[in-house]
Amino acid sequence: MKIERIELYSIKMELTHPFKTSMGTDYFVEHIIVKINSEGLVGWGECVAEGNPFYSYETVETAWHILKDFLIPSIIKKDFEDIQTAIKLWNPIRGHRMAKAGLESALWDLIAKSKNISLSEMMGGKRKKIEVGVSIGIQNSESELLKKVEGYLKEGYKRIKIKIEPGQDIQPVKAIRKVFPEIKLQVDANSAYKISNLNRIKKLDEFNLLLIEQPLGYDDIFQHSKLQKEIITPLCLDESIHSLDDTITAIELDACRVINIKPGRVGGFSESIRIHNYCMKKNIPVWCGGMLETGIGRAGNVALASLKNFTLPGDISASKRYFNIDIVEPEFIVGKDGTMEVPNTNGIGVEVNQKLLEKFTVRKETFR
Ligand code: OSB
Ligand code: MG
Repeated sequence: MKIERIELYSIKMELTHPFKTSMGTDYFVEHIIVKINSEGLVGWGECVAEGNPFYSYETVETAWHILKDFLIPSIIKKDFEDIQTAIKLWNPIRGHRMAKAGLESALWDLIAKSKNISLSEMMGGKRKKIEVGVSIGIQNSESELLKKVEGYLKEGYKRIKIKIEPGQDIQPVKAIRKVFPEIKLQVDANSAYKISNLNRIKKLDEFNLLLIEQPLGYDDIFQHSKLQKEIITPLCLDESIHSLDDTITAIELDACRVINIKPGRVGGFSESIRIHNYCMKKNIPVWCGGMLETGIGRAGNVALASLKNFTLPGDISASKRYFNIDIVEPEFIVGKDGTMEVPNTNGIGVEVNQKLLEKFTVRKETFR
């Protein structure tokens, strides 16, 4: 496949509800959409670096710079039959995994389309449907939280995750458990705690949570290994896992018993699959995290979650949970049974609405 033209679109889309976490409140999603044109086909990808460096050091600006000045020049006008040949060229670039993943995902879509297979099939996924969950931001009151949880359960979601921070943790979890003693429930702290908060974290053991996600430092593995020894609830790492190497370190140290795989955070689908395979060998369940993606990134997450060891419901919700209107057709929907269908047509399996994409675009550049 000759890479003839690449377009970058920096987009800004309003969320239907503000999303509050221990890192701050998001009102908009700012990502970069990558479009590759090659031999009459189009490959789409999404870079999940955000407008601010609060979850990751990468931002839309840093990703744009790395894409424009390093990643795109390394592949433009070249001819590739497989992804590994392309992404090997990026090895000298340290970090910037979201930028790499954005471009890699567009290559996956392009190559899948050239082979006439779905992304899921190309990744080796077998599931036709996946179980999905929802990630709920910190709410202003307990009654609002309970209303949200109830609403999402009614829509079918199989698992609820709530964002927590010190002071907004035990009480909301207790309130949910009182009304919904049996649901699959988990919490995400986005690094809001210190190991000195041990007693507070320990109190969460009472509530039969599936897992506690990333309570300690955003780059830490060692302190999490100390914490895991003190609590019963499995820890799950998100921010700290950037690669298969980090995964091996975390599992060998028993720093977590579950891994959240986000393709953007680990540099793409190829690395995500390596992590998935390693975890499967080690009996560590994985689930697919989310970055409030548009339908383009969501399609990749859905395909990834069709792999065998994605045994826990992911943060993969319906398009309408995030946006009034998504930039893909059809939008992603969740059935009453809490599942989402894995697209089975070529590549990402959804069509991008170019007009809507342009409507949400705040900056565009074409590379030839
Ligand atoms: O920590 O999992 C996280 C969104 C943006 C950044 C970090 C996280 C999240 C979410 C949302 O929890 C998951 C989703 O896309 O629904
Ligand atoms: Mg998280």
